[in-house]
Amino acid sequence: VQYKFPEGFWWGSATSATQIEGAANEGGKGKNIWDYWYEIESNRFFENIGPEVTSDFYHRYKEDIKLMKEIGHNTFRMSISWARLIPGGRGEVNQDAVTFYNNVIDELLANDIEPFVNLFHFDMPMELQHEGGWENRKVVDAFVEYAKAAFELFGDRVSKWFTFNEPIVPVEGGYLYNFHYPNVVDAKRAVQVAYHTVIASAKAVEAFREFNIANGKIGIILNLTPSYPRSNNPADMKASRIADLFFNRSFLDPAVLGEYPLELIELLREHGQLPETQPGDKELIKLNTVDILGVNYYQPRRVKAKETLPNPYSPFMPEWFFDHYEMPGRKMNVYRGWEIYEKGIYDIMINLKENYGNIESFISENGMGVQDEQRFIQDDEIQDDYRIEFIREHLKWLHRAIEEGCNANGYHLWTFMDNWSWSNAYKNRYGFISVNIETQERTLKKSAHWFEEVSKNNGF
Ligand code: BGP
Repeated sequence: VQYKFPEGFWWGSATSATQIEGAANEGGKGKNIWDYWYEIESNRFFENIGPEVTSDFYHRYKEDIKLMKEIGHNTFRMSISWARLIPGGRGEVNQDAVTFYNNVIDELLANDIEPFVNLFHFDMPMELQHEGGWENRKVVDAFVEYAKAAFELFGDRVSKWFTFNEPIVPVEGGYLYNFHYPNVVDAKRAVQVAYHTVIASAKAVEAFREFNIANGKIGIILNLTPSYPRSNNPADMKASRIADLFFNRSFLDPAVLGEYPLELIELLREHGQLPETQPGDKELIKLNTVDILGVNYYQPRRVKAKETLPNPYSPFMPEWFFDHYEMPGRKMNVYRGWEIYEKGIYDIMINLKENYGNIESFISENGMGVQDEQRFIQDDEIQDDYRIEFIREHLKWLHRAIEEGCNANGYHLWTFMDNWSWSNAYKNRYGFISVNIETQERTLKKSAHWFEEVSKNNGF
């Protein structure tokens, strides 16, 4: 074994409730924004496939957990569906949901797989969205009640908790770039949503501390996109720094350091975009930083200075301050349109070590979505050597970061099995396990066997 990882390293994969459970109208689940959006605008979704059935984990979790075990998972990330646990978003807990999540957690533990449980993965209950979703401060209170219910119900067996997955994505998707409900373009509202999620996360951390969960750790999962300037000239560097402020530090700094970067506050102030706050918020954020950081890493951000000044009468957007640029010769995942830059994982980790107190972290998502994987079938198996190479090259950089003292403790692939994605449905497949969406039959891909070896040897 050339690349050996630290003892106890977490090998596993990540999922989210809406993407794998299916049973969207079963077991007393309430509607969330995805059910609703699909209902009113199914044409927005790839091949008109919605969130009702997805990969049917709700009914097949036993079989799936068996497969996790088989391919060497010692940890697994899932999320709780808020609208399943508390159908209207606040009030009564749904007993069918309690039974389901209890069963899943118990089954994982019986197979020596530690569940990592995330509370919010893009799935706002519809009733609360009708009240304004994260724009409405009252929804923050509802979230805290939901978080408490989850800690209370499952905290006896789950010790690793996460408040949010990629909280910036609903901000971008719902309020800036049109890929989540409510699908508006309004930076002021985007900033308010972002701010309230930061508050919601800090309040959930605060609540968590009251529960005395054995070995309990609470974290947040952020999609970090390291920002690289086109050149070292000051204008490019500044553009890159601002992109970093908007897309990484707006969540990373409050969650880990307990405060917003001053430069970001100043920039928003200057442009009249500051959110509404309440007395005590600053202290709340300061006191309730996370124990652990999940890092989702897919792609870097390449940035150059703007060539033309933005029209000051056009609506405020982050893109007022930078342009994206395509690095010549870059490696691409053509299916998803994302650059592949393995060293990004190392740069993120070094940044966490140097500027974020070397907080305990792990790679909570990394992966490669590929279209039409059936064409790679040989001997009844998808020969996804491209995925093996993708994972291996990222792991090499992660290994190097760890050798240099970074506090990274695991690697989770996005994702365990092919599953439904927000608007691309089953177009890009990411799983170790292939899912036939007509029959729901599961088949291991070549990468699954490879990963089993890696996990067994704690390296490769
Ligand atoms: C992350 C999300 C996941 C997942 C993944 C792949 O941003 O946390 O939920 O979907 O990206 O991206 P996509 O499905 O859009 O190709």
